[in-house]
Amino acid sequence: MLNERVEKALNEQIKKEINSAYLYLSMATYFESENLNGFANWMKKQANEELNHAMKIYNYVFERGGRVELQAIEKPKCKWDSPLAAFEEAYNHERFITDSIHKLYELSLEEKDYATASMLKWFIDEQVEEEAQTEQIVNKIKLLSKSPNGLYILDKELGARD
Ligand code: OFO
Repeated sequence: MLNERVEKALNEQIKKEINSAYLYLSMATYFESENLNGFANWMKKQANEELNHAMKIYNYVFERGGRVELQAIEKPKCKWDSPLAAFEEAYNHERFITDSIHKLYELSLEEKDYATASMLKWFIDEQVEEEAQTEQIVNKIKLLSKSPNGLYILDKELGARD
């Protein structure tokens, strides 16, 4: 049986993961309209990953005999000033998610829900990777924007994500 506070916070985290998917899919639409199909590909793959994160928690809640109650999600922003602005927002968003996962972990320890704390360890590790990869792309955009073919090269690289 899931603790009530933990169940509520897990439901909130499912919403945040679906929100992340929606935000990244919206960034994909921005990149498509800029003809940066590689950037769009990267964001679509990321949106799928976020849905997988949501489903991981969804399945866990039911496994523990809890209840999932899907929440309303906000309309995402749909335009950015530049590819750099979009990826900077993605990086900041990942930092926000990391903070949310850490708070959820602290809550599970406070409630002595060790099974949830253990499940969340996967997310803690995953966030290290999620922050690192978005920050790395931000840095690459900054570096490559100095060269005339920079965005094209990076678009090709991001298009290779499968
Ligand atoms: Fe991007 O890690 Fe989930 O939200």
